[in-house]
Amino acid sequence: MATKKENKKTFYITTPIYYASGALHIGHCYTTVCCDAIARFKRMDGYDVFYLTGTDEHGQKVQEAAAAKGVKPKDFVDGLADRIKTLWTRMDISNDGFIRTTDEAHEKAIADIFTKLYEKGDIYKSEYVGKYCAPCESFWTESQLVDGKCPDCGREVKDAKEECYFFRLSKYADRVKKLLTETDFLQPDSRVKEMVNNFIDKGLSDLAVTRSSFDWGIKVPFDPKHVIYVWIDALPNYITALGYGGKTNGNFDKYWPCDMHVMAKEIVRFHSIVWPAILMALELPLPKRVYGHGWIMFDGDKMSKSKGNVVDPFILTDRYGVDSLRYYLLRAMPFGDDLSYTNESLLSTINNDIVNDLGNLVRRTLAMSKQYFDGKVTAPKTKDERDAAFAAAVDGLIEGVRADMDKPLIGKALEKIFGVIDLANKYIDANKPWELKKTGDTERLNDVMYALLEGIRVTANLLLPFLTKYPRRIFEGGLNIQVPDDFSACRFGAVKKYATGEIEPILNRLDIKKELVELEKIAAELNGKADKNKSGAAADKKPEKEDAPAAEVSIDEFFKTDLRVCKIEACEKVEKSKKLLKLTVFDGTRRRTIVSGIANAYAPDELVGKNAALVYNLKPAKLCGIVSEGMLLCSSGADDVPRLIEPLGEAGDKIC
Ligand code: ME8
Repeated sequence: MATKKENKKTFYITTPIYYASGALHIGHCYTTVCCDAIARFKRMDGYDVFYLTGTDEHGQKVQEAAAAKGVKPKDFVDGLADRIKTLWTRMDISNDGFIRTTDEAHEKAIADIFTKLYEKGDIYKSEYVGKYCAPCESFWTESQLVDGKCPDCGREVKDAKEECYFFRLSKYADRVKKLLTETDFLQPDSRVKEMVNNFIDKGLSDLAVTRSSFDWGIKVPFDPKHVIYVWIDALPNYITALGYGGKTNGNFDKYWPCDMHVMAKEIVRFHSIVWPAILMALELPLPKRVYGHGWIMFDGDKMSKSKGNVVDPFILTDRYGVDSLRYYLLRAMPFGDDLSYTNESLLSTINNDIVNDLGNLVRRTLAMSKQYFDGKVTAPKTKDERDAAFAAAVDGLIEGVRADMDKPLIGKALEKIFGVIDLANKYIDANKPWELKKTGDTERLNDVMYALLEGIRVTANLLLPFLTKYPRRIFEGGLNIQVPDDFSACRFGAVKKYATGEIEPILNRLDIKKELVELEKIAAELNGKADKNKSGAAADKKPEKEDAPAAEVSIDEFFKTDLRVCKIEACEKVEKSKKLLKLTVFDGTRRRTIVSGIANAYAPDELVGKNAALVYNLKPAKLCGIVSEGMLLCSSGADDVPRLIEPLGEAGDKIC
């Protein structure tokens, strides 16, 4: 840890630069809040931190999104960059820099980098023949495809042939492989295997780095019909933001190489293979660490702008506050793995951890301190062994949290802090201050209150990088001491005297059922608006013939659908829906909830005990706020009312 101000160690951390093609969602918030917590932690731990985020504003997707709105690309990205900055202000993001790829200095530096690499022979002109994934704007060779589809997003690819410039990635393959396999450069470890097996060992081909099919981008300075494509334009943002290739302000020498690039797994390839190779070609030092976290999933699918399954952080923070959303993202997500987002999990995390554990500890302690001592509590005259275990847990916290943050295992760090909050709540119940008051044991009562205030102070101090509002209020209005800007007083006994006040609760307990209904209503309103915006009449138009045969599928494709017999065990109407019933079915191994549009054909009781044909491996989907874990096959007659197909056999039997 750096201690002397004039001799601070530096720490440079980055998020990806997000595409300025639509509103950001809680997936983007996740990366940005994680980096923010790490940046704030490192600043408080004595480092001179530079935290960079920004926007990726060139490319076909942006050009198309602007055209769809009928505005010029630059006006379009200006509006989105403002909106993104507003979101980061809302989320209390403490970034030191915000780079836009349309910044003049960045554009000039990229053109120079391109020329330099060309002159060096690491970029050359040729013709691309292969496969192209339009949504990812990526070229692929046949061998890189997975099941004939784009290995990044799984969508269809098409044949492509185009004259373009290539970056000589193949030249750096051996050095990159060594970097990945012989150092801790890429984390978590599982990503190393993915990169080596899926990309490096399959052979690194040179990378097409220009396009001529659109023109919204930085032109190749010596061949302007070509536009420098996203990765050569975007990845060097991490150095151009520090002044590389432009007017130097000392930041490049001070902060480069970067300590940690953070992103989700789908762009780890670019950060751990392409970016080091570009830096090798530029003969620059390599970043120290690339961390690829998991995805926030929604209804079994990656939350993403293009899939429209996004959750709006403005709405969530309006309703529950910034601390709640920051806490949920930092705590709930297993860093490295995916997180399945549900409104229920958000609301119950808020209620359990924020309102109950933290909120109640602070409320109860401050109220008792006021009531018993008019807020005036002092350090014990003599040490009491009964408090030794609690004091040791408080004392040991900083080291454990620091070790987790270095990895970084942010959820684990929060788990440790909340472990001590939990201990403090148990300490209240074990020591029963109200009984000490009754029996008149004022000295012990003072010592118990002191231990609690120390516990709150140290945990609130450690929470400052994670939650940006409530811990400050704990210091300012509750403990009545200055908000610390480091961790130097994270020791039991560091403050000797208190004159406490009282503060408003962090949040009132949420009525989860009511909130779920409210969130569904808001989502339905937003979806309604989105549908209306979808190319006007087309969204409302019925297909000409709904019962036209579907396209042919092969027998192998058909057998991907796993059909099984299930038994209906319970059934009820879905409130506010005329068509839907909620069923509990037994599938041979477990019970599942299924929502099915068969209410016009059956009363709920009629169905109990019947067999049905279950699509066993269908992705869960939410209908009327209920997650349906499969689908029941039906047929409908002339009246167009769907009725269940009732197969013979036992629950779990295969249907084929
Ligand atoms: O890829 N779960 O930009 P992008 C977790 N411009 N994180 C998510 C997420 C989810 N469901 N959805 C998005 C680009 N993210 C390029 C990057 S960098 C030189 C260029 C976060 O707008 C996550 O960090 O598609 C992911 O890697 C990033 O947003 C992708 O943002």
